[in-house]
This record gives sequence, structure tokens and C-alpha cells, in this order.
Amino acid sequence: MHAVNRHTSFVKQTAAGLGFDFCGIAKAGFLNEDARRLETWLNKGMHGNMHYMANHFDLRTDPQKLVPGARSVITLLINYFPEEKQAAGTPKVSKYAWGKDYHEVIRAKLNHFLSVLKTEIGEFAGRGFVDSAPVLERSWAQRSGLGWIGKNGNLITKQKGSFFFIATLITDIKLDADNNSVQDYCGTCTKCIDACPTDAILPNKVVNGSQCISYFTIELKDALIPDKMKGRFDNWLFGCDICQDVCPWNRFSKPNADAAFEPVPEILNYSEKDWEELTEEKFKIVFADSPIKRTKFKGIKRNLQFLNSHE
Ligand code: B12
Ligand code: SF4
Ligand code: SF4
Repeated sequence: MHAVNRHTSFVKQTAAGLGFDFCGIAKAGFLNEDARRLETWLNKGMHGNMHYMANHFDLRTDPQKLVPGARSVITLLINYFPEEKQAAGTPKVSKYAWGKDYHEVIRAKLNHFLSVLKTEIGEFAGRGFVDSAPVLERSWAQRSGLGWIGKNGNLITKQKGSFFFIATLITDIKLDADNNSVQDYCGTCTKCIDACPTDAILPNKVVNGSQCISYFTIELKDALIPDKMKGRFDNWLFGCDICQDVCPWNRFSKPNADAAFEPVPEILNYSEKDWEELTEEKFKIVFADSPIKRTKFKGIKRNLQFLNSHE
């Protein structure tokens, strides 16, 4: 018992020392209720063209299938709330995409975290994930007591809101789990549901991915955005922050201090005309390290055209 506690406190201290904003621990196991929610979501086609979401159902709902022998799931939150604002009237880019690509920034941090843990604890099985693996990251964050899943589907911390990336480390070390009886502080609020321009937020904390502006502007590949969405994007060029911007808990957001998330100046200042005049060559240079490159040049041009098409 003593040794278990020692590892737990070392994990927490190391996470804080490496600049992770929050660290919570849950016992690894099959996510029964989440599996049913995910199944319903997939059966209703709420993943749209994101076919990868229908893959690896077993791994996604059971960390022991992803990391054999897994005993603990460590969840780390990384603040990306920026100090700056985009210039008024410019095409909007969601805040998570203002700096360097978080996948790379956080993967490096996770590797460092793992190596420090191994020097202290010795060899163990452990894999770090951020975003792209079959892991229900928000569910684990909630299970490890870091916050609650709001009506807008996001994991919200009572202390600092929801503008956080989630990273997950699945390991076979036995650790003490955090108290996971987190209260839900949404109460009677419905601000996110009322503000979503495409009605993607449904009752019971279900977000229809295939109706979300983030899906249309980032995930929808090689296809035109459906006409029925015309006039409903509120000038969002890449992603959408509306359901978080209106959330009262984000009054408690504090700017991050990570140089890697320093905004690309063009994102803050580019007018519609600048985006229109942007060449593929320049796009590749300016957004070389940015999450924006996910849509490729073609995707940004398609989104821009879509925003203009109803005016
Ligand atoms: C696919 C995906 C999308 C899709 C679909 C969104 C969706 N609702 O699933 C699209 C492209 C639309 C999208 C958009 C965004 N995304 Co996204 N996305 C993902 C991804 C890759 C998978 C999510 C998933 O599993 N969806 C399937 C559904 C069924 O799962 P879910 O929504 O998480 O719901 C589960 C839990 O909420 C749980 N649950 C909810 N309520 C309750 C209640 C009970 C009682 C129980 C038991 C369980 C439970 O049940 C569900 C099934 O387990 C994750 C990364 C990852 N690997 O987890 C990032 C992730 C969820 N996205 C993230 C972000 C930041 C965004 C955006 C804010 C980006 C933007 N600004 O444009 C928007 C927000 C849209 C929104 N309101 O949800 C962050 C969220 C961080 C946070 N604080 O919550 C993640 C975790 C990426 C990361 N590593 O940081 N995303
Ligand atoms: S990100 Fe925008 S479109 Fe998607 S659910 Fe939130 S408010 Fe709606
Ligand atoms: S806007 Fe209101 S209902 Fe939506 S997530 Fe925030 S507190 Fe919950």
C-alpha cells in the first residue's frame, strides 16, 4: 500500500513539474455506460464521414485491450486559452488551433513524462495518447475527477473552464484512483444549446458530430459543405468555439503560458481578403506547424468560399 501511494504522489508531482495543468487518475476498466452511448451515437450516424470513429470499438471502450495488463488511466489537461483576440471581423479560427499543433507539442511532453516516471519507478508498460487514438478521453477525464462533461459535450473544470486539451496515459502501474464523484454544475443553464448555430447539441449531453461546424470545416474531406448549412456558420473558418465561449464556466479561463501555443500572427490579423489572396506556397510556410494544415490549402479555400457564398 505504501509503495502504491508513493508512485501516485510521484506521478502527480511530475505532471505538475512538467507543466501539465491538471492530473487525475482512474482505475482502468471497461467503460460500460459510455460504450452504450458510443454505440447509439454511431448507430445514428452522428460521426458522419469520420469513419475512424466506428473502428476499434473494443479498444475504445476498454483500455486493457489497448494496453494489456493496464491498471490505471492517468488523464492530463493542458490549458490552451489564449491571452490575445482575433481582430474584429476577421474569419474565425477556434482557439485550440492558434499555436503549434498540439498533437506534436503534447506527444513530446508525454514522452518526457513517461521517461521521468520510468527513471523513478523502473520499467513498466505505458502508452500516452492525445486525440487521435481510440480512447474516450473526455470520459476518462470525468472518471478521474477532473471535471464534468457539460451539455456541450466538453469536459469542464470548475476552477478554469473547458479550454483544455486532454491527454491520456494508460499504464500497468497500480496507482490510487482519485475521487470521481464529480458534481455536474450545468444546472438549468442551456446557453450552449441555445447558441449553437447548427443545432448540433442535443439533449442528454449528446453532440451530433455530423452537424457541428468543427466537423464541416475540419473533418469533412473532399466534399462540399451542404447547402442547408448556408448562412449558419457565423464566420467560422476553422473549427468553432461558440458553445465554449458562451459557457459561464469559461469566465474562469486563465491564459496559458506555453510558448508553443503562442498564436500565429496571421491567424489573429488576416482579413477575409488576406485569406483569399493567400497562395498555397505561403499557406505551407505560415501553417507548417499549425493544426490548420489538417484541412490542407484546398480545405481552407473551400471553407472561405462557403462563408462567402450566402452573402
Ligand atoms: C471525434 C471528435 C470530434 C468530432 C465529434 C465531436 C463529438 N461530440 O464526439 C468533432 C469534429 C465535431 C469535434 C469537435 C470538437 N472537438 Co473534438 N474530438 C473528437 C475525438 C477524436 C473523439 C470524441 C469521441 O469519442 N466522440 C464520440 C462521442 C460519443 O463521445 P463523446 O462526445 O466524448 O461522449 C462520451 C462522453 O461524453 C460520455 N458521456 C457524456 N455524458 C455522459 C454521462 C454519463 C452518465 C456517462 C457515463 C458518460 C457520458 O459518453 C460518450 C461516450 O463515451 C476526441 C479525442 C478523443 N480521442 O477522445 C476530440 C476531443 C473530444 N475534441 C476536443 C475539442 C477541443 C473539440 C472542439 C472544441 C474543437 C473546436 N473548437 O472546433 C469541438 C467541440 C465540439 C463539441 N461541442 O463537442 C477535445 C475536448 C477537450 C475538452 N475539454 O473536452 C478532445 C478530447 C481532443 C483532445 N485530446 O483535447 N471533435
Ligand atoms: S462547436 Fe459550434 S457547431 Fe459545434 S456544437 Fe459547439 S456551438 Fe455547435
Ligand atoms: S453553457 Fe451552460 S449548459 Fe452549456 S456546458 Fe456551459 S454551463 Fe453547461
